[in-house]
This record gives sequence, structure tokens and C-alpha cells, in this order.
Amino acid sequence: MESWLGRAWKGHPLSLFETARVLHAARELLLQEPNVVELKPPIVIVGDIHGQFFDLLQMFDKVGRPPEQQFLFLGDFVDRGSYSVETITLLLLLKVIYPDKVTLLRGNHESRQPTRTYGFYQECLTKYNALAEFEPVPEEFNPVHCVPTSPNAKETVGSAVWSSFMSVFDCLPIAALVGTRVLAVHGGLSPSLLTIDSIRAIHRFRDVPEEGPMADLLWSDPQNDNGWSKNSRGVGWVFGPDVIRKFLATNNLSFVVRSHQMVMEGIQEVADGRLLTVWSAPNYTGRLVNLATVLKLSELYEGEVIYFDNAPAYVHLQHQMEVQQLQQEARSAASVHAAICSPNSVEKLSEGALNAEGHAEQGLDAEQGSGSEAESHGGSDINPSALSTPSTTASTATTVVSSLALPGSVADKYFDFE
Ligand SMILES: [Mn+2]
Repeated sequence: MESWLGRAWKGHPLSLFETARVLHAARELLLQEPNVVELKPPIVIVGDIHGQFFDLLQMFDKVGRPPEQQFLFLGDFVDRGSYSVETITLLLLLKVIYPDKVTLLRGNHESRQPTRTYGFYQECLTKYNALAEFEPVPEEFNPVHCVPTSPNAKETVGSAVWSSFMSVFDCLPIAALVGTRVLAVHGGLSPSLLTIDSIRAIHRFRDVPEEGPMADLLWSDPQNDNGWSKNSRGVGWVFGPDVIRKFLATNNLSFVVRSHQMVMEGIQEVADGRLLTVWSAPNYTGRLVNLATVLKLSELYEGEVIYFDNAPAYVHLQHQMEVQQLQQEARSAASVHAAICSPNSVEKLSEGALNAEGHAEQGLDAEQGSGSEAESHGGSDINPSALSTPSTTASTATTVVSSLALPGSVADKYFDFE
């Protein structure tokens, strides 16, 4: 798998067979991890990425890559940005190759309902269904064997791959302890989890529930007022400095680090630095002018805040041309092969080769119908207020996918602050 890493670093697609291998290996590995992973500094702590693959590369360029550095990612790898597939592929591959140097925690977006609403599901349909046109499909991605993704969905290779990603996400750990000093989670604290041991006792191998302790860890936010209140997101809580201090004292910790909220400065502290929000998606959605940081903790727990910029626009354009080139090569290779087997498929494939983009969009329109229908029937019950922003219209679908979309093009539909 090391030999696949070069392509993953470039954002070039892994084959369906390679993807299946990575997902299987990642799941096996994550199944062995405890709810609360114990890590030792030095370590680089990374907040929300949300599919901003080329901005993530900027971060690695600045800080160093695994195994040179140890990384703790706080979740929300997918959704909203145009490159969720490339982002999660790279991170899972790094996890598999350097398991002791990379820890991935679960965010609230590593879950079925949010990914159906905010982009990752559609991206899987577009990118993996396009691959399936000219690549053999491994048995686990055969839509016939796919667990139904929703009652009315027409299952495809793309939805089967999405489904496999979900079963990997179901195994992600939900918290980490850095040394004896720091608790790391995606969202925040829970009134039902006052000790680290109570986090260890959760049954986590499931989808993120709509409420309860596990949902709280992934959805809650800090506030400046003392005490607990309902979260306006509709899931989780908001909790004050008194709650944070009491939790730290009970568990003999120095501070909590989390992400989950966009903060303009890229980092923000609450309760005199007893809780830090680290945000790692610069220029979020292509529309905001927020900064992004990672927090590097030394062996002595000295924190260094490292800022990084979003990738320049030409990087996205260059990637678009590279992927088009790769697709054309793959399609013409496939049509040579198909010429021997079936005259009909040759005709179909060469049309695609002439106009790769048009072909992909055509396929998408067909899927879009069933996908959005399923959404409106199955989707609205988990968290109406937090998930209310985008409606999956045809224009969203077209941009999300063409894997070729420029940054910001998705932003119109994908704009809120989490
Ligand atoms: Mn989040």
C-alpha cells in the first residue's frame, strides 16, 4: 500500500480494488482502538478539514508529513468541500501505513445523515460511479450486495463505496488523551460523561446517535456563561467555564482541545485557555476569510500555534487537468478491452472518452433523482436546525462532483459555521 501513497498525496484516485483494501485494513485497525486513545507528545493536533484537500496539503507542507511528525485529527474530514474523497482516502491510507503516527477521531460528519446532506454521499456517487465505468468492481462494492442506503435509493457502486466508508467511520475512536494532561474530542463535553472512564464505557461501534453521551462528545460547544444549556444545533449541549474547570479537576487534566466550530482567528480559547478550539479549514468553503491553525504540543506540553494558508487557485486547476487526463487514459484503455468483449459497450465508452465531463454529468443526473428523493423522505429527523441550510439541487450536484469543481463553487449551498 505504500506504493499507492504517491497517488493519494496528489489527490489522484485509487482504484476500486485499492479503495476496498484500504477501507478493510483501516476498519480492522480501528476496531482494535479503544474509545479513548492514549497518545504521547510531541504531537500535531489538527481540527476540521471538511474536504479541503489541497489546504490540508498546505498544512503538511508546513508542519511535515507522517512519519516525521505524529498527528491527531479531531474529525470532520468530509462534507462541504469538493475533495472529501481525496481527503479521507489520504488520511485512511496514512493511518494504515503509519498507525502509530496518525490518530483519527470521529467528528459529527463521519456519519450517515450529515454525509447525505452535505456532500460526501454525492461525491462518492459521482467519483466512484465514474471509476466503475471502466474498472472492474470488487465484490464488496457490488451494489447487489449493498446494504440499502435508504428505502427508495437505487443502489450503485458509488453508494456501496459510501456505505463501506460509513462502516469504517462507525469504528473511529471518539476521544484521545495526550499524555496525562489533555483531553481531545471533536465537539465537547457531556453532562452524562463526567469522568474519562465513563467515555471508555460507551458502546461506540455504531452510527452517531441522535442524542445521548456519544452524540454530545461529537456535537457540543463551549459557551462563556456558566452551566449547561441546550445547543441551538439541535444536538448536544453548550457548557460553560465552570463545567470545563470541574471536568478538568475531576480528571486531573490541564485542558480540553476540540474543533467543530469555525473560528475566524483559526484558534480560540475559553475559560482562560482551559478549552481550545483548533480550526484547520482556511478560507472555509471558499467564502470566508478565516485563518486556519494546527496546535503542536512539545514533549513538555508547550503549545505552538502554527498557521497555514489555503492553496492557491492554480493548484485546483492543475488537479482538474491531471484527473481529466487520467480518466481519458483509463477510458481508452477500457474501450480497447471492451472492443474484444462487447461491441455495445465500446460505443458507450468512446462517447465518454470524447466528452468525459458531459458523460459524468449525465450519469449524475440519473442518480441525483433518487438520491434527493431519499433525502427528503428519510432525512429530516435527526437534526433539523443544524442541518437545515442546503437543499440538494441540481447545481450543487454538478459541482460537488465533477471532482473537477473549483474551490468555492460548492460554497453557495454549503454555508454555515460548524
Ligand atoms: Mn463538526
